[in-house]
Amino acid sequence: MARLVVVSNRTAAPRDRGARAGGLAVALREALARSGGVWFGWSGDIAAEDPPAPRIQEAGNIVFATIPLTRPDHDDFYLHYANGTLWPLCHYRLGLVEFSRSAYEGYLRVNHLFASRLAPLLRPDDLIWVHDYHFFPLAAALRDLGVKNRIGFFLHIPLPAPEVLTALPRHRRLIQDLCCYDLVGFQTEDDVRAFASYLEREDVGRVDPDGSFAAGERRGEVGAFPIGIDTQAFVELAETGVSSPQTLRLRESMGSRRFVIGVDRLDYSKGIPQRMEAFQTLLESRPEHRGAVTYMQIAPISRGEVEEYQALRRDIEGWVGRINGQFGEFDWSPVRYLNKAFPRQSLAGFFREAAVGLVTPLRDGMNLVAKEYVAAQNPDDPGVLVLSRFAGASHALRQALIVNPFDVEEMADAVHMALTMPLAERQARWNKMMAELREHTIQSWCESFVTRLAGSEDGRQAA
Ligand code: ADQ
Repeated sequence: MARLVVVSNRTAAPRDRGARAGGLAVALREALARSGGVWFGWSGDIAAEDPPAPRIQEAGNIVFATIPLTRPDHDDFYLHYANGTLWPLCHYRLGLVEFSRSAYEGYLRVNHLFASRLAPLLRPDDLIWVHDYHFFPLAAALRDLGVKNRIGFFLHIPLPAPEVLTALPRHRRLIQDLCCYDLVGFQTEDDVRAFASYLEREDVGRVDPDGSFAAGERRGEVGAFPIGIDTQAFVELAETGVSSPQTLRLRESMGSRRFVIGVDRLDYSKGIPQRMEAFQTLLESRPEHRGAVTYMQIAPISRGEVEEYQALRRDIEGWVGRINGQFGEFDWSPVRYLNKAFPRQSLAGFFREAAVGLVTPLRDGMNLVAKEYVAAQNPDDPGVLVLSRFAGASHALRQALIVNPFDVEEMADAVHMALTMPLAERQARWNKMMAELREHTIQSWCESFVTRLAGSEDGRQAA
Protein backbone atom coordinates (compact mmCIF):
# COMPACT_ATOMS: atom_id res chain seq x y z
CA MET A 1 0.00 0.00 0.00
CA ALA A 2 1.41 3.40 -1.00
CA ARG A 3 2.14 5.88 1.78
CA LEU A 4 -0.11 8.90 2.03
CA VAL A 5 1.32 12.41 2.29
CA VAL A 6 -1.16 15.08 3.35
CA VAL A 7 -0.38 18.78 2.91
CA SER A 8 -2.58 21.40 4.52
CA ASN A 9 -1.94 24.88 5.85
CA ARG A 10 -2.30 23.68 9.42
CA THR A 11 -1.75 20.09 10.56
CA ALA A 12 -3.41 18.41 13.50
CA ALA A 13 -1.28 18.45 16.65
CA PRO A 14 0.57 15.11 16.88
CA ARG A 15 -0.83 14.37 20.32
CA ASP A 16 -4.27 15.87 19.94
CA ARG A 17 -6.89 13.16 19.70
CA GLY A 18 -9.01 14.90 22.27
CA ALA A 19 -12.40 16.51 22.57
CA ARG A 20 -11.56 19.44 20.32
CA ALA A 21 -10.22 17.52 17.31
CA GLY A 22 -12.69 17.99 14.42
CA GLY A 23 -13.99 15.26 12.14
CA LEU A 24 -11.67 16.18 9.25
CA ALA A 25 -8.53 16.01 11.42
CA VAL A 26 -9.60 12.66 12.85
CA ALA A 27 -10.42 11.18 9.44
CA LEU A 28 -7.17 12.31 7.82
CA ARG A 29 -5.30 10.94 10.76
CA GLU A 30 -7.04 7.60 10.39
CA ALA A 31 -6.22 7.53 6.68
CA LEU A 32 -2.58 8.33 7.43
CA ALA A 33 -2.44 5.65 10.13
CA ARG A 34 -3.77 3.01 7.72
CA SER A 35 -0.97 3.39 5.19
CA GLY A 36 1.64 5.21 7.26
CA GLY A 37 2.45 8.67 6.08
CA VAL A 38 3.43 12.28 6.46
CA TRP A 39 1.33 15.32 7.39
CA PHE A 40 3.06 18.47 6.24
CA GLY A 41 2.10 22.07 7.00
CA TRP A 42 2.81 25.42 8.60
CA SER A 43 3.74 25.14 12.28
CA GLY A 44 1.80 28.29 13.16
CA ASP A 45 5.07 29.99 14.19
CA ILE A 46 6.80 33.04 12.77
CA ALA A 47 10.58 32.78 12.36
CA ALA A 48 13.28 35.27 11.36
CA GLU A 49 14.33 33.17 8.37
CA ASP A 50 13.32 30.11 6.36
CA PRO A 51 14.21 26.85 8.11
CA PRO A 52 16.63 24.53 6.31
CA ALA A 53 14.38 21.55 7.06
CA PRO A 54 11.00 20.86 8.66
CA ARG A 55 10.53 20.05 12.31
CA ILE A 56 9.71 16.37 12.58
CA GLN A 57 7.47 14.84 15.24
CA GLU A 58 6.37 11.23 15.07
CA ALA A 59 3.21 9.64 16.43
CA GLY A 60 2.99 5.92 15.61
CA ASN A 61 3.49 5.52 11.87
CA ILE A 62 2.64 9.17 11.12
CA VAL A 63 5.33 11.81 10.66
CA PHE A 64 4.21 15.38 11.36
CA ALA A 65 6.51 17.74 9.47
CA THR A 66 6.01 21.46 9.96
CA ILE A 67 7.82 24.66 9.03
CA PRO A 68 7.50 28.20 10.37
CA LEU A 69 7.05 31.19 8.07
CA THR A 70 8.84 34.52 8.07
CA ARG A 71 6.65 37.55 8.83
CA PRO A 72 6.61 38.83 5.20
CA ASP A 73 5.82 35.34 3.87
CA HIS A 74 3.05 34.86 6.40
CA ASP A 75 1.50 38.23 5.62
CA ASP A 76 1.70 37.93 1.82
CA PHE A 77 0.77 34.27 1.57
CA TYR A 78 -1.70 33.78 4.38
CA LEU A 79 -3.19 37.13 5.31
CA HIS A 80 -3.22 38.90 1.98
CA TYR A 81 -3.39 36.42 -0.85
CA ALA A 82 -5.10 33.36 0.68
CA ASN A 83 -7.48 35.20 2.99
CA GLY A 84 -7.64 38.67 1.43
CA THR A 85 -7.83 37.63 -2.23
CA LEU A 86 -8.87 34.01 -2.74
CA TRP A 87 -11.27 33.61 0.18
CA PRO A 88 -13.60 36.51 -0.77
CA LEU A 89 -13.26 35.73 -4.49
CA CYS A 90 -14.29 32.09 -4.03
CA HIS A 91 -17.20 33.21 -1.84
CA TYR A 92 -18.46 35.62 -4.52
CA ARG A 93 -17.53 38.74 -2.56
CA LEU A 94 -15.78 40.71 -5.28
CA GLY A 95 -16.13 43.95 -3.33
CA LEU A 96 -13.89 42.55 -0.61
CA VAL A 97 -11.16 41.17 -2.88
CA GLU A 98 -7.80 42.86 -2.45
CA PHE A 99 -5.05 42.21 -4.93
CA SER A 100 -1.42 43.14 -5.08
CA ARG A 101 1.36 41.66 -7.15
CA SER A 102 3.60 41.45 -4.13
CA ALA A 103 1.05 39.35 -2.21
CA TYR A 104 0.67 37.02 -5.20
CA GLU A 105 4.43 36.71 -5.48
CA GLY A 106 4.56 35.91 -1.77
CA TYR A 107 1.91 33.23 -2.31
CA LEU A 108 4.00 31.64 -5.07
CA ARG A 109 7.15 32.00 -2.94
CA VAL A 110 5.60 30.10 -0.02
CA ASN A 111 4.29 27.40 -2.32
CA HIS A 112 7.83 26.95 -3.65
CA LEU A 113 9.16 26.94 -0.08
CA PHE A 114 6.67 24.21 0.88
CA ALA A 115 7.62 22.21 -2.21
CA SER A 116 11.35 22.47 -1.52
CA ARG A 117 10.99 21.38 2.13
CA LEU A 118 8.53 18.60 1.32
CA ALA A 119 10.37 17.08 -1.66
CA PRO A 120 13.24 15.53 0.39
CA LEU A 121 10.70 13.67 2.55
CA LEU A 122 9.00 11.96 -0.39
CA ARG A 123 9.35 8.36 -1.51
CA PRO A 124 8.74 7.51 -5.15
CA ASP A 125 5.38 5.77 -4.69
CA ASP A 126 3.86 8.16 -2.12
CA LEU A 127 0.39 9.51 -2.89
CA ILE A 128 0.30 13.24 -2.16
CA TRP A 129 -2.99 14.84 -1.12
CA VAL A 130 -2.97 18.64 -0.97
CA HIS A 131 -5.76 20.56 0.77
CA ASP A 132 -7.34 23.86 -0.04
CA TYR A 133 -6.92 27.29 -1.55
CA HIS A 134 -3.57 28.01 0.06
CA PHE A 135 -1.95 25.58 -2.36
CA PHE A 136 -3.32 25.92 -5.89
CA PRO A 137 0.30 26.12 -7.24
CA LEU A 138 1.91 23.44 -5.05
CA ALA A 139 1.82 20.62 -7.62
CA ALA A 140 3.40 22.91 -10.22
CA ALA A 141 6.13 23.83 -7.71
CA LEU A 142 6.75 20.14 -6.92
CA ARG A 143 6.89 19.28 -10.62
CA ASP A 144 9.52 22.02 -11.08
CA LEU A 145 11.63 20.10 -8.58
CA GLY A 146 11.23 16.88 -10.56
CA VAL A 147 8.63 15.24 -8.29
CA LYS A 148 6.77 12.62 -10.32
CA ASN A 149 4.38 11.26 -7.67
CA ARG A 150 0.61 11.24 -8.04
CA ILE A 151 -0.65 14.50 -6.56
CA GLY A 152 -4.27 15.22 -5.73
CA PHE A 153 -5.91 18.46 -4.64
CA PHE A 154 -9.14 19.03 -2.76
CA LEU A 155 -10.74 22.47 -2.60
CA HIS A 156 -12.80 22.86 0.58
CA ILE A 157 -14.37 26.14 -0.55
CA PRO A 158 -16.38 26.87 -3.71
CA LEU A 159 -14.78 27.45 -7.09
CA PRO A 160 -16.66 30.45 -8.45
CA ALA A 161 -18.20 30.66 -11.90
CA PRO A 162 -15.82 31.94 -14.62
CA GLU A 163 -17.52 35.37 -14.67
CA VAL A 164 -16.28 35.83 -11.09
CA LEU A 165 -13.02 33.91 -11.31
CA THR A 166 -11.82 35.99 -14.23
CA ALA A 167 -12.00 39.14 -12.07
CA LEU A 168 -8.85 37.83 -10.39
CA PRO A 169 -5.68 39.25 -11.93
CA ARG A 170 -3.55 36.36 -13.25
CA HIS A 171 -6.43 33.89 -12.98
CA ARG A 172 -5.08 31.99 -15.96
CA ARG A 173 -1.83 31.12 -14.26
CA LEU A 174 -3.66 30.04 -11.10
CA ILE A 175 -5.89 27.62 -13.01
CA GLN A 176 -3.07 26.38 -15.22
CA ASP A 177 -1.18 25.58 -12.03
CA LEU A 178 -4.26 23.77 -10.72
CA CYS A 179 -4.17 21.63 -13.85
CA CYS A 180 -0.76 20.27 -12.76
CA TYR A 181 -2.57 18.03 -10.27
CA ASP A 182 -3.45 14.48 -11.30
CA LEU A 183 -6.76 14.64 -9.49
CA VAL A 184 -8.69 17.82 -8.67
CA GLY A 185 -11.55 17.32 -6.22
CA PHE A 186 -14.35 19.77 -5.46
CA GLN A 187 -17.23 19.73 -3.01
CA THR A 188 -20.10 19.74 -5.53
CA GLU A 189 -20.96 19.22 -9.18
CA ASP A 190 -21.51 23.00 -9.42
CA ASP A 191 -17.79 23.51 -8.67
CA VAL A 192 -16.82 20.88 -11.23
CA ARG A 193 -18.98 22.68 -13.80
CA ALA A 194 -17.35 26.01 -12.91
CA PHE A 195 -13.93 24.43 -13.52
CA ALA A 196 -15.00 22.88 -16.82
CA SER A 197 -16.59 26.06 -18.12
CA TYR A 198 -13.54 28.10 -17.09
CA LEU A 199 -11.21 25.79 -19.07
CA GLU A 200 -13.43 26.03 -22.08
CA ARG A 201 -14.18 29.76 -22.00
CA GLU A 202 -10.60 30.79 -21.40
CA ASP A 203 -9.30 28.26 -23.88
CA VAL A 204 -7.11 26.57 -21.29
CA GLY A 205 -8.35 23.04 -21.94
CA ARG A 206 -11.41 20.82 -21.65
CA VAL A 207 -13.14 18.37 -19.35
CA ASP A 208 -14.56 15.18 -20.87
CA PRO A 209 -17.80 13.56 -19.69
CA ASP A 210 -15.83 10.81 -17.92
CA GLY A 211 -14.19 13.43 -15.68
CA SER A 212 -10.77 13.48 -17.33
CA PHE A 213 -9.35 16.85 -18.26
CA ALA A 214 -6.69 18.04 -20.68
CA ALA A 215 -4.94 21.40 -20.43
CA GLY A 216 -2.01 21.86 -22.79
CA GLU A 217 0.36 18.99 -22.06
CA ARG A 218 -1.31 18.18 -18.77
CA ARG A 219 -3.81 15.38 -18.22
CA GLY A 220 -5.76 14.80 -15.05
CA GLU A 221 -9.09 13.96 -13.54
CA VAL A 222 -11.68 16.10 -11.85
CA GLY A 223 -14.64 15.14 -9.70
CA ALA A 224 -17.04 16.09 -6.94
CA PHE A 225 -16.21 14.56 -3.56
CA PRO A 226 -18.75 16.04 -1.11
CA ILE A 227 -17.20 15.96 2.33
CA GLY A 228 -19.15 14.30 5.17
CA ILE A 229 -18.88 13.93 8.92
CA ASP A 230 -18.08 11.02 11.19
CA THR A 231 -21.80 10.37 11.51
CA GLN A 232 -21.82 7.54 14.06
CA ALA A 233 -19.23 9.27 16.27
CA PHE A 234 -21.31 12.45 16.22
CA VAL A 235 -24.51 10.54 17.07
CA GLU A 236 -22.73 9.08 20.09
CA LEU A 237 -21.27 12.45 21.08
CA ALA A 238 -24.76 13.96 21.05
CA GLU A 239 -26.21 11.08 23.06
CA THR A 240 -23.65 11.56 25.81
CA GLY A 241 -23.33 15.32 25.29
CA VAL A 242 -26.97 15.88 26.10
CA SER A 243 -26.30 14.99 29.72
CA SER A 244 -22.96 16.82 29.94
CA PRO A 245 -22.82 19.53 32.61
CA GLN A 246 -22.72 22.33 29.99
CA THR A 247 -25.79 21.07 28.13
CA LEU A 248 -27.69 20.56 31.38
CA ARG A 249 -26.89 24.12 32.39
CA LEU A 250 -28.01 25.38 29.01
CA ARG A 251 -31.30 23.48 29.29
CA GLU A 252 -31.88 24.80 32.76
CA SER A 253 -31.13 28.38 31.73
CA MET A 254 -33.66 28.17 28.87
CA GLY A 255 -36.45 27.02 31.20
CA SER A 256 -39.46 25.96 29.14
CA ARG A 257 -38.36 28.03 26.13
CA ARG A 258 -37.28 26.48 22.88
CA PHE A 259 -34.21 27.74 21.08
CA VAL A 260 -32.75 28.20 17.63
CA ILE A 261 -29.01 27.58 17.25
CA GLY A 262 -26.37 28.97 14.89
CA VAL A 263 -22.72 27.84 15.07
CA ASP A 264 -20.17 29.34 12.70
CA ARG A 265 -16.69 30.73 12.61
CA LEU A 266 -17.15 34.50 12.68
CA ASP A 267 -16.83 34.90 8.92
CA TYR A 268 -18.61 37.11 6.40
CA SER A 269 -19.40 34.10 4.21
CA LYS A 270 -21.68 32.70 6.91
CA GLY A 271 -24.47 35.29 6.63
CA ILE A 272 -24.75 35.97 10.37
CA PRO A 273 -26.08 39.58 10.13
CA GLN A 274 -28.80 38.49 7.66
CA ARG A 275 -29.75 35.70 10.08
CA MET A 276 -30.01 38.20 12.93
CA GLU A 277 -32.25 40.38 10.80
CA ALA A 278 -34.39 37.36 9.99
CA PHE A 279 -34.84 36.66 13.69
CA GLN A 280 -35.79 40.28 14.26
CA THR A 281 -38.34 40.00 11.43
CA LEU A 282 -39.73 36.82 13.00
CA LEU A 283 -40.28 38.55 16.33
CA GLU A 284 -41.81 41.56 14.62
CA SER A 285 -44.17 39.65 12.36
CA ARG A 286 -45.10 36.75 14.68
CA PRO A 287 -45.54 38.07 18.20
CA GLU A 288 -46.40 34.58 19.50
CA HIS A 289 -42.67 33.79 19.48
CA ARG A 290 -41.77 36.72 21.71
CA GLY A 291 -40.70 35.44 25.08
CA ALA A 292 -41.05 31.86 23.83
CA VAL A 293 -38.00 31.37 21.60
CA THR A 294 -34.35 32.28 22.05
CA TYR A 295 -31.75 32.44 19.29
CA MET A 296 -28.30 31.35 20.41
CA GLN A 297 -25.48 32.23 18.03
CA ILE A 298 -22.06 30.74 18.77
CA ALA A 299 -19.36 32.43 16.68
CA PRO A 300 -15.74 32.09 17.75
CA ILE A 301 -13.52 34.88 16.44
CA SER A 302 -11.70 33.90 13.27
CA ARG A 303 -8.96 35.86 11.42
CA GLY A 304 -9.46 38.61 13.98
CA GLU A 305 -6.45 40.56 12.66
CA VAL A 306 -8.18 41.23 9.31
CA GLU A 307 -10.13 44.51 9.02
CA GLU A 308 -13.22 42.99 7.29
CA TYR A 309 -13.61 40.55 10.15
CA GLN A 310 -13.42 43.34 12.71
CA ALA A 311 -16.11 45.26 10.81
CA LEU A 312 -18.30 42.16 10.68
CA ARG A 313 -17.93 41.74 14.42
CA ARG A 314 -19.10 45.30 15.05
CA ASP A 315 -22.03 44.78 12.69
CA ILE A 316 -23.19 41.64 14.50
CA GLU A 317 -22.78 43.30 17.89
CA GLY A 318 -25.03 46.08 16.61
CA TRP A 319 -27.73 43.56 15.64
CA VAL A 320 -27.56 41.75 18.97
CA GLY A 321 -27.86 45.04 20.85
CA ARG A 322 -30.79 46.27 18.75
CA ILE A 323 -32.80 43.03 18.95
CA ASN A 324 -32.25 42.58 22.67
CA GLY A 325 -32.99 46.25 23.28
CA GLN A 326 -36.16 46.20 21.20
CA PHE A 327 -37.70 42.89 22.29
CA GLY A 328 -35.89 41.85 25.48
CA GLU A 329 -37.73 41.47 28.77
CA PHE A 330 -36.32 41.55 32.28
CA ASP A 331 -36.46 37.74 32.25
CA TRP A 332 -35.75 37.00 28.55
CA SER A 333 -33.01 37.99 26.11
CA PRO A 334 -34.04 37.09 22.56
CA VAL A 335 -30.43 36.64 21.36
CA ARG A 336 -27.54 35.00 23.13
CA TYR A 337 -24.28 35.67 21.36
CA LEU A 338 -21.02 33.93 22.29
CA ASN A 339 -17.55 34.37 20.76
CA LYS A 340 -16.25 31.05 22.07
CA ALA A 341 -15.26 27.61 20.93
CA PHE A 342 -16.81 24.68 22.80
CA PRO A 343 -15.73 21.06 23.23
CA ARG A 344 -17.36 19.02 20.49
CA GLN A 345 -19.36 17.01 23.00
CA SER A 346 -21.01 20.15 24.40
CA LEU A 347 -21.70 21.42 20.90
CA ALA A 348 -23.32 18.09 20.00
CA GLY A 349 -25.46 18.29 23.15
CA PHE A 350 -26.47 21.88 22.31
CA PHE A 351 -27.47 20.81 18.79
CA ARG A 352 -29.63 18.00 20.15
CA GLU A 353 -31.46 20.38 22.46
CA ALA A 354 -32.08 23.03 19.80
CA ALA A 355 -35.50 22.99 18.10
CA VAL A 356 -34.05 24.64 14.98
CA GLY A 357 -30.60 24.62 13.39
CA LEU A 358 -30.12 27.84 11.44
CA VAL A 359 -27.36 27.39 8.85
CA THR A 360 -27.62 30.18 6.30
CA PRO A 361 -24.24 30.99 4.72
CA LEU A 362 -24.22 33.35 1.74
CA ARG A 363 -21.78 30.85 0.16
CA ASP A 364 -20.15 27.76 1.62
CA GLY A 365 -18.15 24.93 0.08
CA MET A 366 -20.08 22.36 2.11
CA ASN A 367 -20.84 23.40 5.73
CA LEU A 368 -20.32 20.63 8.23
CA VAL A 369 -22.37 22.31 10.95
CA ALA A 370 -25.52 21.52 8.94
CA LYS A 371 -24.59 17.82 8.89
CA GLU A 372 -23.60 17.80 12.55
CA TYR A 373 -26.90 19.40 13.56
CA VAL A 374 -28.85 16.65 11.78
CA ALA A 375 -26.70 13.84 13.17
CA ALA A 376 -27.13 15.15 16.72
CA GLN A 377 -30.94 15.01 16.76
CA ASN A 378 -33.05 12.78 18.97
CA PRO A 379 -34.93 10.40 16.59
CA ASP A 380 -38.04 10.59 18.80
CA ASP A 381 -38.20 14.38 18.64
CA PRO A 382 -35.87 15.74 15.96
CA GLY A 383 -35.33 19.44 15.39
CA VAL A 384 -35.57 21.10 11.98
CA LEU A 385 -32.68 22.30 9.84
CA VAL A 386 -33.07 25.62 8.00
CA LEU A 387 -30.36 25.60 5.35
CA SER A 388 -29.06 28.03 2.74
CA ARG A 389 -29.35 26.99 -0.86
CA PHE A 390 -25.79 28.33 -1.29
CA ALA A 391 -24.21 25.81 1.09
CA GLY A 392 -22.78 22.73 -0.65
CA ALA A 393 -24.62 20.71 2.00
CA SER A 394 -27.97 21.69 0.44
CA HIS A 395 -27.29 19.32 -2.45
CA ALA A 396 -27.49 16.32 -0.13
CA LEU A 397 -29.75 17.58 2.67
CA ARG A 398 -32.79 18.21 0.50
CA GLN A 399 -35.31 17.63 3.27
CA ALA A 400 -34.05 20.66 5.17
CA LEU A 401 -36.07 23.86 4.81
CA ILE A 402 -33.99 25.36 2.02
CA VAL A 403 -33.82 29.16 2.01
CA ASN A 404 -32.25 32.04 0.13
CA PRO A 405 -30.01 33.71 2.77
CA PHE A 406 -30.42 37.08 1.04
CA ASP A 407 -34.19 36.92 1.59
CA VAL A 408 -34.66 37.85 5.22
CA GLU A 409 -38.45 37.41 5.17
CA GLU A 410 -38.19 33.97 3.63
CA MET A 411 -35.77 32.97 6.39
CA ALA A 412 -38.14 34.30 9.07
CA ASP A 413 -41.00 32.29 7.51
CA ALA A 414 -38.82 29.17 7.46
CA VAL A 415 -37.93 29.53 11.14
CA HIS A 416 -41.64 29.93 11.93
CA MET A 417 -42.44 26.84 9.88
CA ALA A 418 -39.67 24.91 11.64
CA LEU A 419 -40.95 25.93 15.08
CA THR A 420 -44.50 24.85 14.26
CA MET A 421 -43.79 21.70 12.21
CA PRO A 422 -45.68 18.58 13.35
CA LEU A 423 -43.64 15.71 14.77
CA ALA A 424 -44.45 13.28 11.94
CA GLU A 425 -43.11 15.69 9.31
CA ARG A 426 -40.00 16.44 11.35
CA GLN A 427 -39.31 12.73 11.65
CA ALA A 428 -39.91 12.03 7.97
CA ARG A 429 -37.54 14.77 6.91
CA TRP A 430 -34.91 13.82 9.48
CA ASN A 431 -34.98 10.09 8.60
CA LYS A 432 -34.17 10.83 4.96
CA MET A 433 -31.34 13.22 5.82
CA MET A 434 -29.93 10.79 8.36
CA ALA A 435 -29.88 7.96 5.81
CA GLU A 436 -27.84 10.23 3.54
CA LEU A 437 -25.40 11.09 6.35
CA ARG A 438 -24.97 7.43 7.22
CA GLU A 439 -24.17 6.58 3.61
CA HIS A 440 -21.75 9.44 2.92
CA THR A 441 -19.37 9.89 5.83
CA ILE A 442 -16.01 11.56 6.24
CA GLN A 443 -14.42 8.11 6.08
CA SER A 444 -16.07 7.28 2.75
CA TRP A 445 -15.05 10.73 1.46
CA CYS A 446 -11.42 10.10 2.37
CA GLU A 447 -11.45 6.64 0.91
CA SER A 448 -13.08 7.63 -2.36
CA PHE A 449 -10.58 10.45 -2.91
CA VAL A 450 -7.52 8.35 -2.12
CA THR A 451 -8.79 5.38 -4.15
CA ARG A 452 -9.40 7.64 -7.14
CA LEU A 453 -5.97 9.19 -6.76
CA ALA A 454 -4.33 5.77 -6.57
CA GLY A 455 -6.54 4.57 -9.43
CA SER A 456 -5.51 7.40 -11.68
CA GLU A 457 -1.98 6.12 -11.23
CA ASP A 458 -2.99 2.72 -12.64
CA GLY A 459 -4.73 4.54 -15.48
CA ARG A 460 -1.61 6.48 -16.36
CA GLN A 461 0.67 3.44 -16.21
CA ALA A 462 -1.72 1.50 -18.41
CA ALA A 463 -1.86 4.34 -20.93
P1 ADQ B 1 -15.44 26.12 7.69
O1 ADQ B 1 -15.68 27.36 6.91
O2 ADQ B 1 -14.64 26.27 8.91
O3 ADQ B 1 -14.81 24.97 6.77
P2 ADQ B 1 -17.66 24.22 8.48
O4 ADQ B 1 -17.77 23.22 7.41
O5 ADQ B 1 -18.99 24.59 9.04
O6 ADQ B 1 -16.94 25.57 8.06
O7 ADQ B 1 -16.79 23.57 9.63
C1 ADQ B 1 -16.65 24.19 10.89
C2 ADQ B 1 -16.28 23.13 11.94
O8 ADQ B 1 -15.86 23.82 13.11
C3 ADQ B 1 -17.47 22.26 12.32
O9 ADQ B 1 -17.03 20.95 12.51
C4 ADQ B 1 -17.96 22.89 13.61
O10 ADQ B 1 -18.56 22.00 14.51
C5 ADQ B 1 -16.68 23.44 14.20
N1 ADQ B 1 -17.00 24.62 15.02
C6 ADQ B 1 -17.53 25.79 14.63
N2 ADQ B 1 -17.73 26.60 15.68
C7 ADQ B 1 -17.30 25.95 16.77
C8 ADQ B 1 -17.24 26.26 18.18
N3 ADQ B 1 -17.68 27.41 18.65
N4 ADQ B 1 -16.73 25.34 18.99
C9 ADQ B 1 -16.28 24.17 18.50
N5 ADQ B 1 -16.31 23.82 17.20
C10 ADQ B 1 -16.81 24.69 16.35
C11 ADQ B 1 -14.33 24.88 5.41
C12 ADQ B 1 -15.32 25.32 4.33
C13 ADQ B 1 -16.63 24.54 4.48
C14 ADQ B 1 -16.36 23.05 4.44
C15 ADQ B 1 -15.24 22.67 5.41
C16 ADQ B 1 -14.81 21.21 5.24
O11 ADQ B 1 -15.57 26.72 4.40
O12 ADQ B 1 -17.55 24.88 3.45
O13 ADQ B 1 -17.54 22.33 4.82
O14 ADQ B 1 -14.08 23.48 5.20
O15 ADQ B 1 -14.50 20.91 3.93
